[in-house]
Amino acid sequence: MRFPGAATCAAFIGALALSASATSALAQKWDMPMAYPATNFHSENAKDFAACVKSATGGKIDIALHPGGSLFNGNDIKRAVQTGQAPIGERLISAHANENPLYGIDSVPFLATSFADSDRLWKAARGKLEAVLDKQNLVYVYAVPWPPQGLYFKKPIASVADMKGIKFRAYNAATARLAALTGMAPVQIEAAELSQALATGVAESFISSGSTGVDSKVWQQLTHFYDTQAWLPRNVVFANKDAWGKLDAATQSAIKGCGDKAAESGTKKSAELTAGYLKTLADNGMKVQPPSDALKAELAKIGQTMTEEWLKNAGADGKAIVDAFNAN
Ligand code: PCA
Repeated sequence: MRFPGAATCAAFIGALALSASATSALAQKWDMPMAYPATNFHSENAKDFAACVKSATGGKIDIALHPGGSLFNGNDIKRAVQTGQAPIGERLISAHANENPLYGIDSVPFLATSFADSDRLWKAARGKLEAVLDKQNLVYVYAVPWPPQGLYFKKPIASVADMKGIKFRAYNAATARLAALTGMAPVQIEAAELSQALATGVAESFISSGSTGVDSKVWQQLTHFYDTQAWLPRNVVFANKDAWGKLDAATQSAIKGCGDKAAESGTKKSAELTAGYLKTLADNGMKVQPPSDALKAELAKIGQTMTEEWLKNAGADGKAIVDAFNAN
């Protein structure tokens, strides 16, 4: 009389074991290289994204974050994802404007200087950017803007003439060009190496958000921040197209849904934190101020030059994006 019960029980345990092994066979760990520190708001936002993906895919996709350039150096992340060395990653997309000028749309000086304009510009650009990424074996997942970009120095700067000869840390082609047009000497450095570059004198100024200034505790070397609000560059999260293609449609749409949420919450965070970052710079002794009218006018002129150069480089697609942005 007890045997049927035991057999049922054994069959049940067997079924459980089977389904457990089926689940673990389906579960995939996705390593996600990222360039910025774990405590940066982009990285914290990505943590929420990873948790969302895990739950929305029923545990099928388990994203493991590797912030701070720990898995791949910032400059290598995009290629690593393109070639399938990592299935997903986050990168400052304008750092790749040398591959395609459209990647630099968010770093054209003074084209989109507020969160609202940055949003409109991205809406105008997104379709074309997704197509460029697709050609490079990448699938767009989400993007989040950094706070507006301002200039950091270790002396007061009243006009462009005061910048002559200063060693300037650049993070993309636009920042290198800005250095050239202001008479500074550009040196390309990842944010992960910024503190060290400032400490050793390899760089003595840069343009970035208050967020990166705080991450790198730049008040240890620098004294002046000019809130130029020149542009809001974006980090883009993309997946390897082959890895993506192996996912079923429900899993793909679950990840896209989490990406949409991450874009929204990350952008909100970026805007909310902007003023606090500048306050932290000031609390640590930096002089945080708007640029003088003279400096503003000179920078605006450089912005015009760079906008013309970008439009020339980016051709019909670039013009279509800027026209759509201006029409809205
Ligand atoms: N921080 C990044 C890019 C833009 C920003 O605000 C950096 O400086 O590398």
